Amino acid sequence: MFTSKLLTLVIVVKPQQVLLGLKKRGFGVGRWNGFGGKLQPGESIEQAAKRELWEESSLTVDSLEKIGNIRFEFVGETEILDVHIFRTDHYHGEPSESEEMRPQWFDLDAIPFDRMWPDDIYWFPLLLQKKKFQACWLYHRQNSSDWFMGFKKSG
Ligand code: 6U4
Ligand code: NA
Ligand code: NA
Repeated sequence: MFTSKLLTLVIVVKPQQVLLGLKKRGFGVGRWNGFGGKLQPGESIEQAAKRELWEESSLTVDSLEKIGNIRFEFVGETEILDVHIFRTDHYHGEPSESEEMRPQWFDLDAIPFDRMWPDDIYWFPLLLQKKKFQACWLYHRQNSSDWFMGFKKSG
């Protein structure tokens, strides 16, 4: 029996830069990533996305554009991560460091893919071009820097 867990991920984009956070603890520690996390009881996916963005970067947004959906499976495990990805080009406030994340702007030609989840390099270009995408990746927990296989499709 497979179960799936909903997660959110928000990528904040400026004309020539993207905001990423260095994950300071927990799942994905040491990697640059967007802002997001698990849903709390009673929350919609978009509400959770906004709350996690606020908690981890102190930015607020009026609305979020759903841009992608990625499912992650892990070899030998039955819980699938179902990550809903949003892009926003309009935000309020200035990013500030939280307990969980250290935010930093990166130029679009200097995104640190070698210090991000290995799948990111495949879908970030679609996100930056505002192309909707879906993807599915199979990871191996003992060595999560290696994905075993995956696919992506735009649209
Ligand atoms: P806690 O620590 O309980 O507050 P929470 O913030 O709810 O956790 P967390 O930090 O575990 O959740 O969420 C994981 C985040 O990492 C989500 O935004 C989804 C994202 N994520 C997980 N796997 C990913 C991957 N392979 N590529 C990627 N983002 C991934 O780009
Ligand atoms: Na999180
Ligand atoms: Na969280």
